[in-house]
Amino acid sequence: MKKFSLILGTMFLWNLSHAEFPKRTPLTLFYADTFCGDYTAKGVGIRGTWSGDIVISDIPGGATVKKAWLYWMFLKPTCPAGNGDFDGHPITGTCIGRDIDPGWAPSDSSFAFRKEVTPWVSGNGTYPVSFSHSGAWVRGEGASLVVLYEKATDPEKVFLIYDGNVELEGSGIAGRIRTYDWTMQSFKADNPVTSAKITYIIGDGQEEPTIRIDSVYYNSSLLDTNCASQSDGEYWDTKTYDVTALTPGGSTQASCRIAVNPPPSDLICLEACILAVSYNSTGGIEEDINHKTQTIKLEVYPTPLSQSAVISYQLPAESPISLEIFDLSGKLVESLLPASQGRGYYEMNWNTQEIPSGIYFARLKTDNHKVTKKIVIAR
Ligand SMILES: [Ca+2]
Ligand SMILES: [Ca+2]
Repeated sequence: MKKFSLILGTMFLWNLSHAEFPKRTPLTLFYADTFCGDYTAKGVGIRGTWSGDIVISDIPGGATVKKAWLYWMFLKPTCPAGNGDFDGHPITGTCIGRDIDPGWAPSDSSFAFRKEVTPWVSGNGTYPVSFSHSGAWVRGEGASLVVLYEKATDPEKVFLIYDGNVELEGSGIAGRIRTYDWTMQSFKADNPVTSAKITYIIGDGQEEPTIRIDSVYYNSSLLDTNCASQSDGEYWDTKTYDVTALTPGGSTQASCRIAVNPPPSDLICLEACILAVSYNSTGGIEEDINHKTQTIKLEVYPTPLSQSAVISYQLPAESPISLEIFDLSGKLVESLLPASQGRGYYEMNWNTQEIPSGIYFARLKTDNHKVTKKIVIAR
């Protein structure tokens, strides 16, 4: 009996390590929001050292950190535990993607991790990182810190973070790709655009610009011919580009591409992409930030949501009501409730499977009141 359990346990572990993370994890929307402020992203290579210092120095005075995430990447035959230390705080990352490539024999996989570190990032400073590692043929590539901050005097912007793990390699062996395209969508650029910037977090890039060229494109324009050039030290890049002139006013999506040359070629891993575009909510739909103190209360769970949501609301008196979902541009996406209802608390399920990832607003209206709540769909 004991032996039987041991075999089952081994099979279960094998399935976890090989089936839990699909080969190639396309970049998907992880975070979306709108606020006045900006972001910064800086990284450090950790190959051979398993540690390094990430220096953040460009957060302006008067800004308040809103969100911070650490990204890092390993090369290893099986998924490592993802444990480490961020500025004295033990961390365990979420594995956000795996890819397999025989180019790294005897290792066969790259693993990308993400950990929210908002409680430990208060502003500019030096943030030491280190990572635990064990086993044969394991290599740490690098780590990047992404910090979003609010500043009331900054323009309002849409912030999108896409992440995953996609390898590119140029030699043309079956299963490898030389070009990867993705679309960052469901935003609404200001018109004209006053500010737009994009950041790529890339592992295993090498600085041999005559042969190992990697190119990044934004809205079909070439941004850089050596995006993976070890800008953060060996094998790690956190590259930010100003794309204001390449973002059409009023646009709602951006097409992105990363590509490697035919051989002799680099082998790189794309882990994350951050986009911030100026956005003007005036004239569109805007969240009532004091909705909790209003007479009619509206809540949407969870945040962010994926396949379905629970929408709850409280009516102080009987009234005809409407509950409508709008996108960032103010376009009606769905009408949820036509009927009038009496005084009381109500809950309903909203199936969001057919709704694209992005930022939306739910607006509840009665005869005398109106309340709007921001919703993020990410999957
Ligand atoms: Ca390169
Ligand atoms: Ca490489």
